[in-house]
Formats: sequence, structure tokens, C-alpha cells
Amino acid sequence: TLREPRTVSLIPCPMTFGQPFTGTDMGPELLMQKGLPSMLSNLGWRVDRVPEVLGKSPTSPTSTPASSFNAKNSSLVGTGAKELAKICYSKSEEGRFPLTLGGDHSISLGSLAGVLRSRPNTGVIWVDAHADLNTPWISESGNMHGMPVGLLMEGMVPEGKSVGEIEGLNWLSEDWKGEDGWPAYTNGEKPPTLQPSSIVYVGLRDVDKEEREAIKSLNIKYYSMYDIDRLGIGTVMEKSVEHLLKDDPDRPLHLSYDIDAVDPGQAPATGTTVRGGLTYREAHFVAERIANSGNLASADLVELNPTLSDETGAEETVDLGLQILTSMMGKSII
Ligand code: 4U7
Ligand code: MN
Ligand code: MN
Ligand code: MN
Repeated sequence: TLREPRTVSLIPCPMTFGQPFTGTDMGPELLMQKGLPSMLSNLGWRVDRVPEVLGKSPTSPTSTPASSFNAKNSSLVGTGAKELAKICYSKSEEGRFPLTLGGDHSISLGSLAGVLRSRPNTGVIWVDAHADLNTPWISESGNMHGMPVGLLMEGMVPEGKSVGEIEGLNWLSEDWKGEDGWPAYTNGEKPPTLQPSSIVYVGLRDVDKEEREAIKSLNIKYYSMYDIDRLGIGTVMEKSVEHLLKDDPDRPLHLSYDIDAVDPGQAPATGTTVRGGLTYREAHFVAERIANSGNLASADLVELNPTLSDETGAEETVDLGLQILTSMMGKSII
């Protein structure tokens, strides 16, 4: 059934607390208003519209007090991610395709944890200018949109520490008591984690020192912009798919697409722009090639922020977001 997931669950998740700007909460609504649900049904999907996860919080964001770790707003980010994890977990269990609309990239902690709990052999394609491999123990900024991969990756947490001890993240601790939608880990089940061999990065061009060292020491597969220039996006995507599917051709894939992977010329409306990114066509091709694998089972599109560019730029970025979404969901040129 994973090869034919005919129902997509559209999950708006307007999180902003993983980074310093407001405006990332406007992404889901803009995508929906511009017709995403009907575009998906025109592609043959049944569309299950899920109510918004973590609307605007009534409390203002508070910084986690200085301590041995650095994770701003971890309680708000963690609680939002937990709510999203519950939904992605239950939709995956029902055989649906959870498609999460961000919001900042911290939400992928939730979507990934959810699908990994349901489908532990999920392979991940992370399309991003950044590696998002920080943890509260190595991050310099403390912004949690730079941590969704690091918090789940096996081998990233320092000896004697655990992700579950961070405020808001106790649902990822082994002795989590369980609550509605996210049960306790019993019968030998462990909290969801990601093996270093189960992810491929595409589009990297701004990687922190500690992240770079981790990528090397954990032997994580990556195709930076240098590699895209060297090999071409066609070869990069062949190799990416091959890396994830070589041992199990039926493996489900999760695509996490940060719009800042795209060059700011085409996608200016995002919080952490880095020049020298994917071209308009490369941005499409990444999604098209993953769709063609037939293995894509869940995805996120994150970091749209229409307030961070002029009006034309915002419109172009949202339109590109829709193109990327419909491409990953099976739209082809001919
Ligand atoms: B995004 C950064 F320091 N690495 O951790 C950090 F460069 O979801 C950026 O990919 C993180 O946009 C970017 O703050 C997170 C920084
Ligand atoms: Mn990024
Ligand atoms: Mn990101
Ligand atoms: Mn960003």
C-alpha cells in the first residue's frame, strides 16, 4: 500500500518558535488559499484536511534559561512537535501520506518522529541549504529549526545526556509515561531515532563546524551545491535514491523540503537565505525524481515566510512552494 498511498493528509503546522521571526506561521494558509487541496485532488489524491496543529500560542515565546544546553523556546517547540508527531504517527498507521506544511523547520522533529515510530525503516531526503544537525549541546544560535535532524540522529547526543531531558522533549525519553496519541515505549520499543545511513542531504551550502564534523564522523551521505555543480542534479538524485533504496527497494521515503534550499533569486521569502542555491528547475527536479521513485510516503515543506521579502517575492516563493508540492505528489511535465 505504500506504493499507492491514495489519501494525503494535509497538515497545517504554523510553528514560529524554532527561529526568531514571525511570519513563518503564514505559510500553510497561503498554500491552502492558493488552491493546494484541489491541485492534489486533480492529481488523483483523496485529500484529508487535518485541523491546524499548534496555532498561535497564547503565551509569548520565552527563552529557555541559560544552562548547560542551548535550545530556545524548547517547551513550545517540543510540545508542538509532539502534537504533530501524534498526527503523523496515526495517519501513517492508517496508510495515509502525511504532508506537513510549515511553519519553521523545527516541526520536522515531530513529523519525522511520527512517521519513524510507525515506519521505522523510513529513509529521509533532506533538501536544505543547512544540515539542521545541531543539538542543544552544540548549537551556537539555540534556534531549534537548526536541530530537527540532530535531535533524532543516532550518535549526536553526548555521552550521559539524553534528548528526553530537554524541556518539552520528554515524549522522546525512554521512560515517557504515555498520553493519548503517543503511547509509552513498552515491549522493548525505543523512542524513534534515525540511523546516519538513513538520510541524504541535497543542497547544503551553510553548515556549522560541529555539524560538518558530525557529517564526516558519522559518514552521512550528502550532496552539497559543490556536488550538484560537479555531477549535475540528475546524477545527484540517482545516487541519493540509490543510497536509500539499495538494501530495500520497498522502503518508505520521507522528503523534508526547506524552501531555503532554493536560490534566494527564486525563493526570497524565507528566514535564512543563502546565495548559490538550487535553480528553479533543480528545485522541481528534486521533487519530481523522488516522486518517480514510487516510495515517497510522507513529506514536509517548511520555512516559507512571506513577510521577509517584497510582495512579488512572497508571491513567487509561495507559487514555487506549490510547484514543489505538486511535483513531489506526482505532477509531471507531460
Ligand atoms: B533551517 C544555523 F547557525 N545552522 O543552527 C543554526 F547557521 O531550518 C542555521 O535550515 C539553521 O533554516 C537553519 O542556527 C535552520 C546557523
Ligand atoms: Mn535551511
Ligand atoms: Mn531547514
Ligand atoms: Mn531557514
